[in-house]
Amino acid sequence: MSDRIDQIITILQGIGEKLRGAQHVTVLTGAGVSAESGIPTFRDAQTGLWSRFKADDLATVQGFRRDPVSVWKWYAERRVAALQAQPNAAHRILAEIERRVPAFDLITQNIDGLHQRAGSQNVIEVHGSLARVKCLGHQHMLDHWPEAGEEVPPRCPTCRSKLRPDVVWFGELLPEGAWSRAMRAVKACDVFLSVGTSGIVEPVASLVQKAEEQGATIIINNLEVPISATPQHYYLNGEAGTILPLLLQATWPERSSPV
Ligand code: BJW
Repeated sequence: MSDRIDQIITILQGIGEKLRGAQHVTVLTGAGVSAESGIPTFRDAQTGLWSRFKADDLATVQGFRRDPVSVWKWYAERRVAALQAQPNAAHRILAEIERRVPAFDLITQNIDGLHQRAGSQNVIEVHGSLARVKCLGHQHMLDHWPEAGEEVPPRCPTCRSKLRPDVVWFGELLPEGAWSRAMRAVKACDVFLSVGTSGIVEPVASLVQKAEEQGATIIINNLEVPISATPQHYYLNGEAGTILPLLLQATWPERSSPV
């Protein structure tokens, strides 16, 4: 155990140097960054959402058309869980890094709003948000969930078609504005930090390779990668709520941690 921590600390010293000198840091986050806030990931073998629910039924337009009531209720429960959850140390450290580097973007696949609640400013939500709904018919957007009424799901006030959460389901295109911002953020970065994502879901997964190809330093933290380092790549296995505070400390040892 302590060998593992020693190994991580050595790697963090190398990363600290890169991060201190970075001009533009771009972060990509996934479900793992919110796991320590009590929000389940998708692909964890025991607790992941896709080990208990079928993605085809709950995260596709076809699933929604087959059973809109179940899909609406599933997202309504997840929305309440997200509102009740609190940002954890990893969310807070990412907000702190944003304050310490010259330029920063945070691309998130998460729909829970926890980065914004932790104080992050430049957040790019590429898989949508649980805060909003839109209609199936014409994509009319509502920036809030309607009051619960008799009809589930409720209807669009403009065109009366069914409302659905404004999230990106399998087979759907990512929101164009968010995706272009994400691509620009990757092109501009000299350090790319990926936290809590399995890197399985496209097109977001391809962002790491894009960052790599342009020579950015790549840092990956999740519970799957083996701990290792090369001059361009740093792999940190461990909980983000432990690793990111250590990363902040290793990067700016002279400044006391605010979290
Ligand atoms: C910790 C931790 C801790 C745990 N600390 N770490 C090319 C090839 C093959 C397939 C495709 C392709 N292009 C497109 C596809 C199809 C599909 C796809 O990628 N499928 C894959 C499964 C193969 N992609 C799409 O359909 C996308 N659309 C698209 O490409 O449009 C163009 C197109 C259209 C039509 C045809 C073809 C192309 C849309 C993808 C939408 C994904 N939607 C979801 C649901 C969102 C709403 C909701 O929340 O319900 O997004 S699925 C789910 O996966 C969710 C997530 O954002 C996304 C990514 O998951 P994430 O965040 O990485 O979570 P996990 O669980 O996978 O990983 C957690 C990680 O955290 C692990 O590594 C843990 O170790 C780690 N961890 N605790 C640090 N404490």
